[in-house]
Amino acid sequence: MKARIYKSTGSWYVAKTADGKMYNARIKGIFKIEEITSTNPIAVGDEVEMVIEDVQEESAMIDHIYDRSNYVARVSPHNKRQHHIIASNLDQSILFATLKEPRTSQGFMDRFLVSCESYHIPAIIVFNKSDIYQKKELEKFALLKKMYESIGYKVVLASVQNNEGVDGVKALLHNKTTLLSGHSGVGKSTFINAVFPKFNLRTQEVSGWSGKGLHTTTFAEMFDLDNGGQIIDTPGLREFGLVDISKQELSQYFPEMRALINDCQFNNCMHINEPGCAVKKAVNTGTVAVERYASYLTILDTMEDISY
Ligand SMILES: Nc1nc2c(ncn2[C@@H]2O[C@H](COP(=O)(O)OP(=O)(O)OP(=O)(O)O)[C@@H](O)[C@H]2O)c(=O)[nH]1
Ligand SMILES: [Mg+2]
Ligand SMILES: [Zn+2]
Repeated sequence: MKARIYKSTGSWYVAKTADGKMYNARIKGIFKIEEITSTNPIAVGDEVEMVIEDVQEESAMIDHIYDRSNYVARVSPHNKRQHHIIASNLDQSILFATLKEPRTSQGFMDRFLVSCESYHIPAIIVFNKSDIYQKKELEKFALLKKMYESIGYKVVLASVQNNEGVDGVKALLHNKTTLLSGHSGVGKSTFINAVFPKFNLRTQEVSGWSGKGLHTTTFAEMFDLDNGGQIIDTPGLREFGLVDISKQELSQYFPEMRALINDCQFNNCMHINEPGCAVKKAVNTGTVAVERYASYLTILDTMEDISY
């Protein structure tokens, strides 16, 4: 029977069948997917085939996974040689970021965006906790908004606490499977509770962000929206280590660079010091933001010389 994975703890799964019934499912043996051994063979969003073991007990055994249309993966925090698939079969992702308590760095955002580009998943950036932003943060937001919008990303300023910007984000979720991601403590679960109170997710209890008690959400979980679509809550990420991307192709996942690379003198240009580089020229004229170029170089520097 066909089902979709709604929750994954790593050792067992919650899967929902077409008739809307939820089962606790396990897998037999080890799946190898696309020749990558990932730390989690099955992820939230996956479509699987399973055998119902016990209808009363609502238990099932997964014996097949269907091809994924896409997925978001990162380097496993436990083993750098392994991948961890965050979620699959996505229509879009929302990066929840905060400029304060905690501060999300541009480097982190760019890594996440590069990952989404590489899997062809449209990304939206929501800057939450605007209620605690002061002049400094609001100015920073204005700069980031201008920069990311000029690249083509949608950027939203929100305060889930004050119900600002929330309805606009909710409207984007209709009929889509959306991944919600970002650091711990940025308000992902609070957002889901605000727009869909029936889910009643656990959030960090103390008001505000103390830097303690991180990782309130421990497993990725998908929820059905009333009028179609799903939202996936995920545990906060500390870092986002890129996988599946080679140094040579990295610039393709910076949309503003992608548009220029055919104009570089050398077709294997890495846009570092090569003569006739259209990307460097665009950085000098301000068409490509120097902050984004800096991210590009930093990411390049941290990538290994292996081609996948
Ligand atoms: N000031 C302010 N605090 C907020 C806002 N949204 C959420 N918070 C607070 O931020 C804290 C963390 O919220 P959570 O929703 O648990 O964060 P999370 O992103 O789900 O975190 P993890 O599950 O650990 O990944 C809670 O104390 C929320 O009340 C906001 O708009 N403004
Ligand atoms: Mg959470
Ligand atoms: Zn170049």
